Amino acid sequence: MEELTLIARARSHADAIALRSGPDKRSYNELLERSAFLAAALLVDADDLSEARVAFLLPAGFDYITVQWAIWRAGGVVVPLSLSATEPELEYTLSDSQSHWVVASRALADKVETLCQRLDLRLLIVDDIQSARQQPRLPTVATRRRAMILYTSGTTSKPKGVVTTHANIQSQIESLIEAWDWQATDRIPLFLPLHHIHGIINVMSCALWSGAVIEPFPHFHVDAILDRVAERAYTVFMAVPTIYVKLIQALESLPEADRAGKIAGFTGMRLMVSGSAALPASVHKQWTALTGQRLLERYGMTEIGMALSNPYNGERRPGTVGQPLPGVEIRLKSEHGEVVTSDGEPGEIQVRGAGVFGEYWNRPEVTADSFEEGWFRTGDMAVLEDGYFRIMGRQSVDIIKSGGYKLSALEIEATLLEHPAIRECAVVGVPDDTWGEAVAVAAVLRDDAELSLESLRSWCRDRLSTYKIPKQLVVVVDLPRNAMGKVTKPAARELF
Ligand code: MLC
Ligand code: AMP
Repeated sequence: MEELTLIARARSHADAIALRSGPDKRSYNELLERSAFLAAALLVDADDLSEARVAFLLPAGFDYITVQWAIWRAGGVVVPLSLSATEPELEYTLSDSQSHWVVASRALADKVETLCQRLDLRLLIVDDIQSARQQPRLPTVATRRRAMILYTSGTTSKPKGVVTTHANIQSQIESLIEAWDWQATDRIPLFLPLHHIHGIINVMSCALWSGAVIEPFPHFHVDAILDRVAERAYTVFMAVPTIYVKLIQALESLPEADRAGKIAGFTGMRLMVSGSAALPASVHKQWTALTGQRLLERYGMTEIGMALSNPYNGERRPGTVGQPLPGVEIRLKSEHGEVVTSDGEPGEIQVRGAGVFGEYWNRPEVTADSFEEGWFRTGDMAVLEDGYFRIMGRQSVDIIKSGGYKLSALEIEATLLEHPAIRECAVVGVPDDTWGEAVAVAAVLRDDAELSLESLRSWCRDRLSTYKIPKQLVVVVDLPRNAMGKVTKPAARELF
């Protein structure tokens, strides 16, 4: 039987440790065995899930990986859910993806139980599934089949499901393995959220593909991670710029005696990567001054995997994202619609390659609009300078990048407009030293209404993931508008 390459590769690392958490260690063999039995549990009344969507709500760790593999081995499509999503957000994801099942841990089942009843979805509690002795029969899954739907916010009010096939995922992983020289001897901490590509592909899947060791954390727990860094637990480290800002703050606040071992742990790693948002050149330089490490900055997107990267061997230039990764083709398209041919001329980054996704789930028109002559239009602007690409910003003012999360101003506005005190509002991203951009809202209130930032934030808690909740509020009499009456976001940003 032909198997998915990820599974076949895991067999070649069978006895090696895949996961380590304190004294608890799990081998690749355990991942293989457990995922086969979970797959059988999903195949109760079918031989093949035939691309049925299976959503799951699990923290990073053994259950997450084995459930993901089980769904793939049973022929299904994985829909990882955000651990910080509110009920309305979960309901949207489950409905939009037309998920058939939800798999959750016992500890998290409360978050989805009533939703599953309301939406008539099967809920599987992973802790309740006993492994049988007999090897289950599993279907053959062709690599052209759909494998994953990740929800990404953007220029539409509601998040869109980005569909990737097994072949797309394989190509995204292989590109990074080659470029960054992943080895079975690598050890990496995993603290990024696992409903986004950075944690799923760059950290988790690349490590598992290589036979490396992953050390999962339930979230970015700075003290616990620094303790393990001091113990030289890791060879590779991947994070968003906000995390490097927080690490610098944490290291600088430590007494000299505690700091040295932690810094030495960073200095000794073979690779430290930053991405998902612009890494300020100042942070890059501060990190080098503190640890001696030259951060490798790269650029990617849910729809395409990673596209541009500073070199593993060679000059890593602060403020740039390097060159195309293996298997990725890049062109810049000028605002006049011409392919840019000269250095220093800005253009939209367009991407082609086997890693590029095929479709937004159930959105054929949006999908068609996002490709031009077979190239994916990223909406990000860049220039080529002396052989290195530099990101200049985004075409859309409605996309905000906060701590590596891509947020839609339109989605947040739609929610805030349900607030009884708000008549109109404009959500913008304002520059922020820690988050890169912070969510801010300018609001026009209804007659006689009053609104404080604190009360608005507490009203948002049941409706928006905490990282989407505005950190700043200004109350205005009118929103700034252009001659056509349209709100001008750059002018709204000036209000803060
Ligand atoms: C947390 N908070 C945020 C936030 N994260 N606010 C704005 N933006 C964020 N990203 C808020 C919380 O709501 C909370 O507010 C307070 O900060 C403390 O929360 P926390 O959970 O303790 O924070 P922390 O654990 O330090 O989280 C910061 C972080 C996290 C940077 C570790 O945001 C994170 O994991 N970001 C990575 C996201 C990611 O993986 N993106 C990749 C997308 S894929 P309050 O009010 O409750 O105190 C992609 C493609 C590519 O972009 O190229 O990789
Ligand atoms: P997401 O949609 O969450 O996958 O986020 C992808 C977006 O993150 C890209 O379109 C860019 O706007 C941004 N991004 C990723 N890496 C970088 C980087 N190194 N520098 C600047 N922006 C980045």
